[in-house]
Amino acid sequence: MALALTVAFGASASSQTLAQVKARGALVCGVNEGLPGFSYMGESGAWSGFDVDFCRALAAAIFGDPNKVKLVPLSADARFQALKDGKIDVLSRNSTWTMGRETEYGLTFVGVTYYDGQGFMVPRAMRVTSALDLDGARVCVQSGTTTIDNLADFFTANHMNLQEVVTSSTDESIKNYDAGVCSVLTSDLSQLYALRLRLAKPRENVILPDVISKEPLGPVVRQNDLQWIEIVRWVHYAMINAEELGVSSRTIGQALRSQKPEVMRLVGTTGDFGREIGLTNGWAANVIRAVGNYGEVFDRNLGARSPLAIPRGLNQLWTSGGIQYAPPIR
Ligand SMILES: N[C@@H](CCC(=O)N[C@@H](CS)C(=O)NCC(=O)O)C(=O)O
Repeated sequence: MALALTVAFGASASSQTLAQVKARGALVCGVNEGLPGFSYMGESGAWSGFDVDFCRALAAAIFGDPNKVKLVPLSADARFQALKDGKIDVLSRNSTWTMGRETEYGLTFVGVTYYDGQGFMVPRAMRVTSALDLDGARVCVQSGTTTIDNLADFFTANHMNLQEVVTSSTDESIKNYDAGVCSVLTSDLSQLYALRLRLAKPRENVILPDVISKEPLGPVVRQNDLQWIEIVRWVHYAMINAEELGVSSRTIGQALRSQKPEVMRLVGTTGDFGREIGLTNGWAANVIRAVGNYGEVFDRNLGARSPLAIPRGLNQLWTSGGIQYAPPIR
């Protein structure tokens, strides 16, 4: 009896998220409280950003409508517990994939949407050119992050003296840095580009060339729902495959008439891939039409056509010298 109950519970727990999302009529997606380029509420009250667009892509895959999503802003300290507790369906918040985060909270990172690394920003006037010159510096850093752990590791490994100024929000870190409470700000490099835009005088600050860690950022879900893991994982891979195949929001009409087998499987004119993960076969076409392929989302929010102007770098497709690589849909 006890065994039967366990099995029954296991079966329902393993496919409940999609059913709950559909019944609710909206996806609940955890995002950053305010990081330009990734997750940011503009003056009009509309949210935008790379991580927000991933939430919208999921909503488009599930409902055919990118707006059926409720965004829940979360601090670095609160994010993983919120996901574990079922307060959100998915976390899309510049979160680094680490072993400890999966094992400690029972979570799964489904892929890497952005390959990042940790860096340092200093006032230009400090005339520092390397992170190895930061011995004794006061460094602003945020709690609940891999950043704070890497910072300690880097200073220890290089026998340097560290004075941390720890806060629990970016707003406080920026204020402290701008006011000179610390002379160095550290975070993921992509975030340094974003945060620099929020300083009183962005141009008077430089980002040092050192990259002191690997920060593979990606969406996170609970470990106990395989169907949901597959959905979130394959939405990400569909967006990368779409870019590789030249299918974009502008060319989706043509792609739906294409006779190329790979394109047909992606947009669902052949095969049954959408239905196999609990969606419709137009799931990926809906994502591409509403939100775009990976490259479009990158360019719009972070790349050349955005205020951040971050080079694609490691996040180029593998066919263009980067490491973004998606398994095939077949
Ligand atoms: N990728 C790192 C750092 C993520 C992180 O939370 N960074 C801070 C510093 S930029 C942040 O996004 N803060 C925004 C906020 O809390 O409002 C991690 O997963 O721990």
